[in-house]
Amino acid sequence: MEGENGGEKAVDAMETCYQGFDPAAYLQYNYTPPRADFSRNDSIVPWKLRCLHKAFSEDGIKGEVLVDVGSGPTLYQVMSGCEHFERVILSDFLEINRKELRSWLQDAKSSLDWTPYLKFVCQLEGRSPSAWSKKAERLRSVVTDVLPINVHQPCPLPAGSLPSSGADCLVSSFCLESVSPDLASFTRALGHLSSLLKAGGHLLLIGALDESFYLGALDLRIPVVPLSEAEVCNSLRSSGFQLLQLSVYHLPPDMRVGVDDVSSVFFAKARKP
Ligand code: U87
Repeated sequence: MEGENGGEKAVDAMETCYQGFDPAAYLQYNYTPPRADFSRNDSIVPWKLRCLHKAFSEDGIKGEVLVDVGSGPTLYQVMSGCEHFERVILSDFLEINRKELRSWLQDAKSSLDWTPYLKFVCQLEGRSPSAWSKKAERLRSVVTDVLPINVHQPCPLPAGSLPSSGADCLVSSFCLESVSPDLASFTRALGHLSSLLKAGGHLLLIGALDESFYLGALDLRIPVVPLSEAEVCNSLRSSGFQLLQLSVYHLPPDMRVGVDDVSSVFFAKARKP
């Protein structure tokens, strides 16, 4: 039936597309000012960090194992969570991104200085920014694995990666819509993530709305499935999640820097019944 392997071909095409991904360029495009300007309240990255801080601290999401799905070359996603979990697992489809993460974890060179991020999260936690080195130490001490992952596989992680009961919490930022050729594939991938989570576990999902492409390198346009808020809610529900909270950030004009055509960003907190 055309649908089925049509979908497979499209997924294969996405995976081929990602072979040209350039972590250093990507970090420059999305993790430097204006998108990562900690002196501005309306900048994207501080908004994401505040959402994650609130979820892990105020709403008391904690436990043994936290998994970040599709980490890319970035660590900001677990800078709050690392204080509330004994074990953190990072993951990405590309070895080049896993290498970038391992490099920072081994305190070797990394393509971006994460210090301003660590300082900002310390302040959110009511700590002095000078505690950033303690947080870096904590992060390096709880990250136990940087694993390959493919959200299009029913078992996205290598067998035996997680305790048999599953992870306590999943965080995933801008991954699913950036790797799925269409809404059906996005929803299927959400279902695959659910298989990684223990019953009662939480999913913290950050993503782009109404985005059709982004630059993964200077000359690499990666297609993105444009999603509406309603489609995100329906996909979460139809893949078995209970939606607890959804907030949306609308990009101010000067955050639209031409590296993609995203119009707004969502933060969803969901639970696996
Ligand atoms: C981040 N999480 O930056 N299975 O938050 C699993 C796969 C697969 C696969 C590819 C896209 C970034 C979106 C990280 C990285 C997220 N990556 C991996 C980008 C687009 C909006 C926007 C962006 C970034 C792949 C920041 C901001 C905005 C990448 C990751 C997707 N536009 N994972 N089958 N295939 N991947 O290697 O690392 O997904 Cl602020 Cl607004």
